[in-house]
Amino acid sequence: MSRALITAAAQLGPIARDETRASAVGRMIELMREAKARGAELVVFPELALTTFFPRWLLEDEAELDSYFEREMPNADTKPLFEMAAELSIGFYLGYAELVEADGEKHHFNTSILVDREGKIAGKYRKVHLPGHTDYEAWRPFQHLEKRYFEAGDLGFPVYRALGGLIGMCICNDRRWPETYRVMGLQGAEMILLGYNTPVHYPPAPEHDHLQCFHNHLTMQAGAYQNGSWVVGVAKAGKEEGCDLIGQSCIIAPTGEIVAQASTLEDELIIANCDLDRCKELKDNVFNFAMHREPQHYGLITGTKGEQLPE
Ligand code: CDT
Repeated sequence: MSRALITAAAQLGPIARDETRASAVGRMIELMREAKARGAELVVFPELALTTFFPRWLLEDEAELDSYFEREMPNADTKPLFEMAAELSIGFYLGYAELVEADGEKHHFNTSILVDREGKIAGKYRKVHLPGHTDYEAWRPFQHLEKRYFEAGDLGFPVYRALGGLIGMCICNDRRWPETYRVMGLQGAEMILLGYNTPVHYPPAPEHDHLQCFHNHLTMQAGAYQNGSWVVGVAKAGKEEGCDLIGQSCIIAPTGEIVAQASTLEDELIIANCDLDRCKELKDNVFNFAMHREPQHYGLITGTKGEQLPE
């Protein structure tokens, strides 16, 4: 007996600054149809999948900045995606910029949702680890203003019972942090979905540019293995408004092995038959948390934000 969840990663090529949401949604619907034709029950789209990656620019006009955000989900632009998912009976993960107004205050989040096979939102996540910087830095060839435009997520790392499994989400930079996976691993996560926009060029340490693809897989494979979970990582790839974004979207087994990988920097679908019961190979053995963890020695992980050097 297996608990197969046939899962597709729907990599997107670049989205131009003037590309409409309707166009991006149209591309995603095409990939969703292909996913269904290939037997998928779940399709994973990238981070901020409805627009170009706008944190690369300083946007000083509030209305212009807010124009990249969604005030409700679904909305007129994304409804066709939800309707297609329900029609095809396929779940999906979608990353988007979320604007919430509460008590007269605006809150901006870098958000993802998990939508079930009936087209209903089954889970939400707001990005916790926001990379980049707050102020305009003229020396950079492009900005990375996530710390300016978004608040850190306020939902933690929830794991949802959905699509017959235990499913968690994170977003892009989160994948580089072991805490991200562990908090979900401790809730029994069997599959972790994540989208990313990762430039090839990292201005503060350009000597690492040639390692971007290595670090991408290194962190996701480690997170999968160390928590006995499937990991599905999906890029927005290619040259977007002059900025090269890595691809290499992939589906990673709980053993840490990549079982499917994109080979282009364009819209591309990859698929794998993910048996959620394979998580037990790790969760019941080398990473049987209840048997082998020693949390009394892990206090520093939640007790401090920065390093505490020895005397
Ligand atoms: N979108 C996102 O989180 N991107 C970052 C870029 C590197 S840090 C500026 C990432 O971790 O991939």
